[in-house]
Amino acid sequence: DITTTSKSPVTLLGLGAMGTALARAWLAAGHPLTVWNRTPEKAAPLVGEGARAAATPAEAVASATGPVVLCLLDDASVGEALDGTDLKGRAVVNLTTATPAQARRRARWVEERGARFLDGGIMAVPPMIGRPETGGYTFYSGDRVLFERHREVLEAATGVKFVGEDHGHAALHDIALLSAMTGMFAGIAHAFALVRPERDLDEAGFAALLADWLGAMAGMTHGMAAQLVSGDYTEGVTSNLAMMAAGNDALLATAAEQSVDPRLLTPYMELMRRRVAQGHGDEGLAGTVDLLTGG
Ligand code: FVH
Repeated sequence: DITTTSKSPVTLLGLGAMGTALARAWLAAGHPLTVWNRTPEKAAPLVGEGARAAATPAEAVASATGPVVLCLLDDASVGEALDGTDLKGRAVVNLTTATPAQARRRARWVEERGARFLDGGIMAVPPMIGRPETGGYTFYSGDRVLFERHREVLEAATGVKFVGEDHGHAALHDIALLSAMTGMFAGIAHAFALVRPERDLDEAGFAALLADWLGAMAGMTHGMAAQLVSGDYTEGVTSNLAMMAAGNDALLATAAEQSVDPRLLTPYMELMRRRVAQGHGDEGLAGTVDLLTGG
């Protein structure tokens, strides 16, 4: 009840899978909640749980006394929802996935309309929202004052990591991590494809080995970062690029033996080969970053 709680009210635009999870987390934490969704039927269960439904985004924004949070499909839907609303004096927190450039443009657009803007990139799936023990968190960047002022609301949804005042940096962190995850899933798909033809290999047992191996290798990211910072790509190298590039022949030959299409691996192998051909066989993998960025 808005009259008896000391918790900040929240206005939420967007009740997809993620928006609905956020709504329930804020209701559970005792925040008075106003919701709007393009398809109004999705608000009904939340109204039954204590939320107030607004008929339009303009009505929702006009009545907001706490942060206005957006969790919509993409940046274009954010533009559509906010078009025609009076944002003057409002605190806008955008949890919609966007590119860094879109986030910066959206920040300017919102600020030109007299509001403050904080961008967020959620590193969690809906069942992790409102459950800190799952380790989900959200990157935030942009208006630090807004972030600190509404920290309690934000932390009721997920853990928080503020990554700077550049409005594009939350999106950049979000997309960089998702990009790494995509490459990892490509490797996982290739690995399962290799073992699949073997009738006596159990996929669940193999999955356990694979997950442990990926966890062990994940620590290599720190060594790579140290090399990128120092500029010495041979620093701390225990497995050099020439050896790894030579080993790729066995990976490709095994793919051929198992009738597996190697297309998920070959672009990265080509970068490794080029770096060795440039005379850098004594390095680790950091030089492939130079090749990706035109170095
Ligand atoms: N779900 C997830 O696992 C990921 C985890 C990480 C972060 N993402 C991002 O969160 C944003 C919302 O994702 P979502 O899972 O809630 O997505 P949907 O269930 O598809 O819901 C989309 C909502 O957007 C509304 N919408 C779409 N287009 C428009 C529009 N032109 N104008 C106004 N609203 C629009 C849609 O409304 P409706 O279809 O119910 O009427 C939903 O409310 C997203 O950026 C993820 O990348 C989720």
